[in-house]
Amino acid sequence: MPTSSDPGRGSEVVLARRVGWLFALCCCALALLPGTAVARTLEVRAVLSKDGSRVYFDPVGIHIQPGDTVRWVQVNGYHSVAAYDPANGNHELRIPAGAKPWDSGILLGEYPAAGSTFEHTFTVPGVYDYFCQPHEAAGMVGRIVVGEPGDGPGTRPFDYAPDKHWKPVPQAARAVFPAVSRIVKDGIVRAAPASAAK
Ligand SMILES: [Cu+2]
Repeated sequence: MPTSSDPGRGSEVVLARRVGWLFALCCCALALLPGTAVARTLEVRAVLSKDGSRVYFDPVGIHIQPGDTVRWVQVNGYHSVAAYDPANGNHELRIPAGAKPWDSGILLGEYPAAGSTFEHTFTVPGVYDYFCQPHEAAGMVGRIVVGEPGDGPGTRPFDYAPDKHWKPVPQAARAVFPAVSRIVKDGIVRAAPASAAK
């Protein structure tokens, strides 16, 4: 016959509580120490509007810290996420020197289907501009600031190195990147509301 009065249970519970308190204390200590913030994962949605007239990343600008990860989520439509880098179809270099370019390829599926997300972890501080391969000309681009923006390629004006003969950033896309100063100030810059879109 089963019984609930197990003499060993009491001490187990006390031990579990002690371990729990110790864990909580460690977490508090870590959170209080400067420079040891726990790395975060932030989500950016890749969206095709319901009426099919707009394609955009939302938020279009985010400020993160080195070690943080961005997870792009394919909400609807077909999109990709690629860094502005000559390695990606000879696009203009607009990520920090020493940072690795990325290219998700077309994401296949709508969240939460497999293949509908892509993650990239950012370690080098600076400004990163990126685009969606199928919709770059329509202005589907975004900007990420990691830590201090510095004065790397992503902070320079478009066409800053004409002698390199990189593919120019499309006109429709240029107006979409939020200013670096605004991203740093606000932390997150949401995509413009549909009413503001052309
Ligand atoms: Cu797209």
